[in-house]
This record gives sequence, structure tokens and C-alpha cells, in this order.
Amino acid sequence: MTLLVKGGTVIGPTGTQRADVLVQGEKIVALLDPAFSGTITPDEIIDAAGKYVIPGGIDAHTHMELPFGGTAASDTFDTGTRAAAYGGTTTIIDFAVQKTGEVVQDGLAAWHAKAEGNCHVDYAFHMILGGVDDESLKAMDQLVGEGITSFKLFMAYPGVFYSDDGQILRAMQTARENGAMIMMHAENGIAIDVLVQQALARGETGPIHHGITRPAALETEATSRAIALAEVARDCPLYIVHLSASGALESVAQARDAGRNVFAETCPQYLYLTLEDQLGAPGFEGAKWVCSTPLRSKHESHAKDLWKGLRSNDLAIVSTDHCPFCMKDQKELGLGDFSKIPNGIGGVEHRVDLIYQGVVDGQLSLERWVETIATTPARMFGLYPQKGIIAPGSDADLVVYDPNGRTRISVDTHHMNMDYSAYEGVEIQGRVGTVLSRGEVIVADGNYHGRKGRGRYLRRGLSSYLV
Ligand code: DUC
Ligand code: ZN
Ligand code: ZN
Ligand code: ZN
Repeated sequence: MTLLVKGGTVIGPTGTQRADVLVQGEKIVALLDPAFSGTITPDEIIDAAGKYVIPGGIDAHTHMELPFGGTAASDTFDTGTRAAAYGGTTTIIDFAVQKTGEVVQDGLAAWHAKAEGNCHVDYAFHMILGGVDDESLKAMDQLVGEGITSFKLFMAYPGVFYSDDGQILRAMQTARENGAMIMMHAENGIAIDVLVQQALARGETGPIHHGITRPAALETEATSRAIALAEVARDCPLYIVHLSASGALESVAQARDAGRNVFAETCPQYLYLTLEDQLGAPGFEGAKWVCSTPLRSKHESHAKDLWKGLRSNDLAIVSTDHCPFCMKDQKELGLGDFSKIPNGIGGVEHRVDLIYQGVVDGQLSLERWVETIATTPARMFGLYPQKGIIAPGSDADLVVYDPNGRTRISVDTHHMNMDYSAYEGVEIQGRVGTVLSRGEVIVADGNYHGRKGRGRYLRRGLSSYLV
């Protein structure tokens, strides 16, 4: 079966070109000069005239079915990867969880069981370490051999996921040896818990106090501390997740300017939503935007600095931290106590569009759009060149993107299993058209042609950025 994506403008990290993309089976076999491709007769032609052709999006940070605060994230691997496909994301890297006290391999096996046979697009795992001890450090070595080459630790959430500095250092030393990447949730959770208890004691129980009790300074402090610990661990590769604060970005930029193995991602919510949006919401509605790290104030320059960081590569990647909870029965667990609101925002369906809007707004180039949503995630997490690039030999994961289309985000039209949208009413000047996953058309003109179970597990290699 051969397929030709014809007449489009192919965008890669290094430039754009008018080219037709020839697909055979699951793979890209050639990029052809349009003048030449008229002479070949593929089985199927996809008309991409006037459209961009980009590599399928890779969302390197999702939490399908994550247990949190007595409930679990509302997207399953079935509903979440289907929504991802609709939005032009053809690979996710989800976080398998070792619960504190659990054997790491048992946590991983549970995640495989959740995902296997249920995914609509290809998937891989990072591993959250719920504890650092001799056993889990040994497990890290084993998992690297099994294609799980990145491990997330938490400086936040004391008593749940939290690791102390000694544990973090030990995990970093192990990662330095085996080539893995340490991913860090960088917020000072010990100090945050004090602020949370003080706020509750004053009767400040509404959703807005979630953000107020997680000040930017405590993200900046934790980010700097993580960078220092990684330096002590002989420059262990460190990746800061969901970076939201200017000060934290400044610490990352400084480390990078010093040539350090330090990387970071941000998420669409920090580029587009603010604490004031949340503050302006009536009653308990602000719970919709409770996530950690929290939304930041528009009166500081966070969002502007984050866009700049994306241009300068101090921020390498945009992921979603997709962690959806419904208002009903889930966010509502925190009525009367904001600290019981499950943390998270769903957005796996909207990342490709929201970052394209950054191109329209003059924040990013087309090439940088593709790089931050597809190419760099593949390189950062050992999926390149199978994923993240339109090149002969790569998987035929392609999105035909219509710059003249429009997208209006709404709970009424999204495909995520959420009873609200964090981006309700937001308009994008662009639209996902056709989506191919390994050569198969899974979305065309808003219609779904994929199926549950077609997504494959991807064993990852080490990061291309490792030195
Ligand atoms: N932050 C969230 O918002 N949700 C899940 C976990 C996290 O760190
Ligand atoms: Zn986190
Ligand atoms: Zn710099
Ligand atoms: Zn997360």
C-alpha cells in the first residue's frame, strides 16, 4: 500500500519545503519534488494543497488514569489517546507510577496493563519513582534496558510522591551512570504545605488559594536546588517539567549558558491562562484551573518570558501535563478545602493547535512550532528518528494542518473525557486536517477512522542530548 501526501508544505525543525511525502506501509519512504511525483501512481493520494505537513505531535507528559487525591484522572488510555489523535498528537509518553512502598516493576506492570490493547496512538512510559532506596535504584538500571529511560521525582507533595534531597541525589547519581534522564517536579513542597495549612486555618478555603499558596519563588527555589543537585551528581541530565515561573526559567537559562545538561518544558496552560482568569471565575469554578505548578499572575511577566524561552531553547518542549478531572464528583472533592481539589488540567487534544496559535501571534516560527511539539520530544526521550521528523525511514506519523481553518475549543466539541474545557471559547486560526499514524489515516476532516488497540508500545533509547 503506497500513499502520497501531495501538494503541501513540509515543515521540519530546520526549514520548510514544497514536497510530496511518499508513504509505503507504515513508513515514510521519500520526500519528492512535486514536479517528479506526478510520474508515480500511489494507491491513495491525500491532497495537502495549501496546507502544512508536519510530523505527528509527541506529547511527552500525560497522566492517563493517574490516581490522585482519592480519585483518578478521568481519561483512560482509550479516551485520552483518541482525543490526542483528534488533536494531531500521534505519540504520548505517559508516566507509569511506583506508589510509595510498591516494587517499581509492579507499578510498571500495572501501567502496561492499563495501556495495552487500549491505545489509539503509539505510547511510551516514563517512570515516577515513589521512593528512592537500594531496590528502586537497581530497578532504574533494569528499566533503562527495557526502554524506560527517564524517571520523574517530586520535590512537592510530601507524604505522597515526595523525595528528599538525599534521595534525589542518589537517583541522579544512578542516572548519571546508566544514561537515564531525571525529570523533576520542582516546587518546594515542605514550604508549600506550611502555607496551605496557614491559609486553611485563616478560613481561606476557595480554589484561588491553591495558586496563592504555591508562590513562584518556591518553584524557582526548587528548580535551582535541583540544578545544584544534578551538578553534584556529575552533571546528571535533568529535565524540569511543567515550568511556569520566570525565576525558574532564569535558573534553567543560567545552567544552560554554563553548558550544563539541563532542559525544561512548559505547557499551554502557562502560556495562555493566568491566575487572574481563575480569580475571576465565580464560586467554585476556579477549581477547573487547579494544577501544579499553578497558573501564574498576569501582573508578572511569566507568560511573556516563557514564549521567549521557547524561542531561545531555554525551554525545549511544550507538553501538556494532561491530567483531566471532571468538576462533578472529582474537582468537587475540594469544596470547602482547596487542598483536596485534584490537581490537573486536560489538554492533550489542544496542544498542536494552541502552539500553532503562537506562530500566528508572532511568538514562534513554523519550524520552532514543529520542533517544540514533535522533533525535540522525540530526540529528548529516545524516539528519534523513528518519530518526530518527516524523513525516509521514519514512521509515517503525519498531520496535514490547515492554516486557513479555524478551531473553537469547547467542552461541546472536545473528545477528552472531561465535563468542562480549561480553554472554553478559545479560538485558533488553524485546524488539524488529516492525521496519519504509521501510514494509517486515523482522522480526516474531523471524522475518526482509528481504533482502540492499534497504538503500540514504544521502547525508548537514551536521550539524543546526552553528553
Ligand atoms: N501536577 C498536576 O497538576 N497534576 C498531576 C501531578 C502534578 O504534578
Ligand atoms: Zn508534576
Ligand atoms: Zn541562554
Ligand atoms: Zn505531570
